[in-house]
Amino acid sequence: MKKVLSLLLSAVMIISLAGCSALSLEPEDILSLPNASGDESEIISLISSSYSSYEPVYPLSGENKNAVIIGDIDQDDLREAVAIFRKPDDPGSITLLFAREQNGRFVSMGESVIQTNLIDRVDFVDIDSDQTEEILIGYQGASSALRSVAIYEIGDEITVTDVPSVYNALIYDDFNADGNIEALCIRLSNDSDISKACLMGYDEALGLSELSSCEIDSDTASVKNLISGGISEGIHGAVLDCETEDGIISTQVFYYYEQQKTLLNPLFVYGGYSDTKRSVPILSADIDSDGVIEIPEIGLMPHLDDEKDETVCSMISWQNYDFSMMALSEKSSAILCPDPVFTLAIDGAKEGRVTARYEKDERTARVYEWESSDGKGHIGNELFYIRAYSKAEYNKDRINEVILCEMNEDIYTYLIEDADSLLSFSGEEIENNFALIK
Ligand SMILES: [Ca+2]
Ligand SMILES: [Ca+2]
Ligand SMILES: [Ca+2]
Ligand SMILES: [Ca+2]
Repeated sequence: MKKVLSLLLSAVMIISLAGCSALSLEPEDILSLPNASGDESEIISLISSSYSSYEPVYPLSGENKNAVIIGDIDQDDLREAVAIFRKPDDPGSITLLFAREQNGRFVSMGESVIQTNLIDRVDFVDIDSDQTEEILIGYQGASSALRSVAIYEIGDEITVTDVPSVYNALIYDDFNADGNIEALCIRLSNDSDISKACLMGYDEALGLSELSSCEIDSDTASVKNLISGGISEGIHGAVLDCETEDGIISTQVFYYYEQQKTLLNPLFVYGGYSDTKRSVPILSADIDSDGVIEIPEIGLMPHLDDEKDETVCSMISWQNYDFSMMALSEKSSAILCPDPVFTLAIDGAKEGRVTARYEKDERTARVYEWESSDGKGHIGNELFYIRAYSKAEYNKDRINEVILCEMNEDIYTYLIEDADSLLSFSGEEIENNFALIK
């Protein structure tokens, strides 16, 4: 419908802030081998010509989630590819088949076997800055929970360099603005080591090796989201959403401080970190596509002290890291309704002056004025409601409600109850600011 914004809800789910036009990274939307393109079929036939049976292996994370990944490592318009598969008679290892385009078709360059059960990610990255990309394979180590990186350099021959046990989560980017790509690795604690973020750069003599590292919260049990981008005006870095054993999500930010040649975690070290703790799985993202990542703080909307929490909607306060203040500052805010699940961005002037309740059984969220006097608040007039129907139960003749959005089996509608309040919402305001969470 309107502007397209997206944020991650969980590792594989994406919320759309674009009304009905949700983005999706569901596996079925990613080209899979049964629907392989002509090029992919050609590469697969290279496998099937050697093996009577094989099982495609799909990388777990990163941008490339297909079992056949094609790129052009040296920008010569002849493509290179890697296909990932498992042979049934060797279930403890995964085979990589490398191919390159020659005279209009793909030819095999050879195979490499990794002793692993899991390929985490595949990236085409020029990690040694020689103007040709390497194929970097992140895989689960055989003996450690940490993942390793195998760097495949594709030339007349294929050479492989292994960087063992380096990460639980990883992202590649130019973190120190020198034009070369580094790897930012998150390593969660084990008995012998603290949890840390580690920036690794390529060195001629040492290979991919540590430039600097910093401590991260040791309560982290798993990584939900690691993204790079602007973390503050003019500062490039990474944002990490982690989860504890108890399901509490929190956010840390990283950037490389060039003068001291040090990787910093300012939110965790200098404060503000505890405000990001939340039980709702909303993850950090550049929600307005301005190049700077927003971090969510989530709390309940205004409510009475004795009111039952389970009917009160939440408020997402999207924060940017303010480098000069070394603190978070609010960018925008939105109502978050847990059931039916949606967000509605609201004008900052209305924040604290409206509240919302949801009726799970009726699949309805109602937005009210919130009136404060004598330091106490109470619910005022109902301004509007948003309601979800299944398509089967929706009866268009019976209802005055305006259709907001149709998504899959549901129809979302709204009805303005009070258009005269100083806090009233127009239909356009509701339509433009509504977004579904898948
Ligand atoms: Ca090429
Ligand atoms: Ca290179
Ligand atoms: Ca760099
Ligand atoms: Ca932004």
